[in-house]
Formats: sequence, structure tokens, C-alpha cells
Amino acid sequence: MTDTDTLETEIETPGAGRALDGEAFWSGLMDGALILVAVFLAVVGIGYKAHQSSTGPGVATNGTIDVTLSEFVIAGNFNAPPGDVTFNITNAGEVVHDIVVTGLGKTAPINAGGTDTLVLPKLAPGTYEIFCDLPGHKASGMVTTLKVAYPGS
Ligand SMILES: [Cu+2]
Repeated sequence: MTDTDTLETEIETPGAGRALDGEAFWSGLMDGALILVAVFLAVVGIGYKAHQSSTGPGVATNGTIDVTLSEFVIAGNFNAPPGDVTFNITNAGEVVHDIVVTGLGKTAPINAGGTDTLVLPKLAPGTYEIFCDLPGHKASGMVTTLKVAYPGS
């Protein structure tokens, strides 16, 4: 009790009060600076995103392609720049499907409603055949072409 009483007395003295005001002033200045930095970063971030999405239509902005499988279609925007290409695959159909990229790789069979990811490392510019190799599926339409090209070419 005695210590607490002493502390309260010190805080209420005029000298201590001015010291606290000074600290509050600098603290407020620092808060303002932090807010300015936060606003600056937000503006830079928005500008960066806008730049990223300014690539022309039809050309993927990076090497990630969403692929949807169904009977009997392989759907997706199969354009990518040279480099690693990643397929994020969803089987939206009612039977098992898979993805084969001739000479480069394939997924395991993907059950109806299932998902899988296929990474094709370091693709050079060119065209690559993609198909489902379950019996009869390619002949029924599950085949398409991945086009790898530099943006604008
Ligand atoms: Cu299939």
C-alpha cells in the first residue's frame, strides 16, 4: 500500500506530468510515421498487383494453370511462359480421370471430386500434348495442347 501511494503522488506532481506529455508527443510522432509507412507499402503493393495483371488476355501471367477434368473435356487456359508449369487439377467429372503430358509426366488416376497437382519443370517454348489416358477418354475428347511461349510472342 505504501509503495502504491508513493507512485501515485509522483505521477501527479507537475514535473512528472510534463515528462509524460513529452513522451506522449514523441510516441504520437512515431505512430504517425508508422501509419505513413503502412500507407506507402499499401500503395506500392496495389501498384505491383496492377502491373502483374496487365499482361494481355489469353496469356497466363505465371506458370500456374487451373485444370478441370470432366466427361470428356480437359478445360483450362493452356498458355504459359517458359519455365516451370504447374497444373492445379480438379476432377469435376463423375468418373476417374488423369493427366498425361506426352514425354514429360503424368498424374495418378484422380477420383471424381478429387484434386492433384502436376509440376512440369523448366518447359521450353513449344507445344505439348495433354490427354487423359484412361481407356477411350482421349478418343472421346480428353486431349488438348499446352502452348509455352514468351508473353507477346
Ligand atoms: Cu478421362
